Amino acid sequence: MRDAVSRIVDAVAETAPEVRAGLTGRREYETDENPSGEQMLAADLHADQLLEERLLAIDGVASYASEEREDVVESGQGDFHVACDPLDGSSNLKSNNVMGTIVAVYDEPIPAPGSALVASGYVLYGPITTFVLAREGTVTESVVEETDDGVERRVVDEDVTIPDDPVVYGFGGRVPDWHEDFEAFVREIEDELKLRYGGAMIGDVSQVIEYGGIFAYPSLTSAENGKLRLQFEGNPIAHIVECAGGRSSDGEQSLLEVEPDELHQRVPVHVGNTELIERLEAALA
Ligand code: AHM
Ligand code: MG
Repeated sequence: MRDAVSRIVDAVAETAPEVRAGLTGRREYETDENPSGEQMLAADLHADQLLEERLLAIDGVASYASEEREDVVESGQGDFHVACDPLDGSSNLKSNNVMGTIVAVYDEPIPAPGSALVASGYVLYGPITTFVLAREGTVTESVVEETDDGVERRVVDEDVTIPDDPVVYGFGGRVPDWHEDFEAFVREIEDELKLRYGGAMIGDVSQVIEYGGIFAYPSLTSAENGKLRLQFEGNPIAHIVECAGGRSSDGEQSLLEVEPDELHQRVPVHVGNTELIERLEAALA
């Protein structure tokens, strides 16, 4: 039998076509807000319910946590704790732009530090559905397809590595809300790189991994910790980018070194080529 971590990864990939198929007709907002005070779409809740059901059914999964629910759901057995952003960038659904599902598998109860990650990955609902997985220091990219025999995952890149020469950048938050030191760094970067920003972290990070560059959702004057959440977004993305040869930072240190204190805590996120993240840290020091 496949090990528990592989079964978790399989379950996320196998659920992806269903999440994708469920997007049509789920573009309206729900009346409730998520624990971060943001409006949820019916599609967010649908993806969250599917993932909770599939992941908690796996022998070895002790708990499931998501951006869309207040508390961790426990199964009473198992060694692995799974945190998901069921639909990252869901505000892109109305305009029919890219979105993704992010998964983080920890071997410690959530909230856990990034050092407790045993695997992390994301599904990208782009023109094709792809699955990027970081495990044991290596990143692979697969294409997810529905066949007569079920959902198939075909590896298309066995060793995803960020190219040495960076090309793109994308930074979130309103420019008037950026801190001065961050803005000064951006003014340097925009002379060297090309702006690519789509409003879904997962799509923007995917471009950075493919072409080289830097993505950030920084600390803002209106929100010191930015927007993105450590357990569901910051940690797994940092893990993937670092396994692909890049670096992550909260402005001072790797995101994987940030000590968590709260399930839905936010953190400034900066990921990309090592050289660019080092320059960013120097600019913010
Ligand atoms: P979500 O997980 O609820 O979709 O929120 C996170 C998203 C990120 O994907 C993206 O980087 C950011 O929000 C964009 O925010 P904004 O629309 O404020 O620029
Ligand atoms: Mg998100």
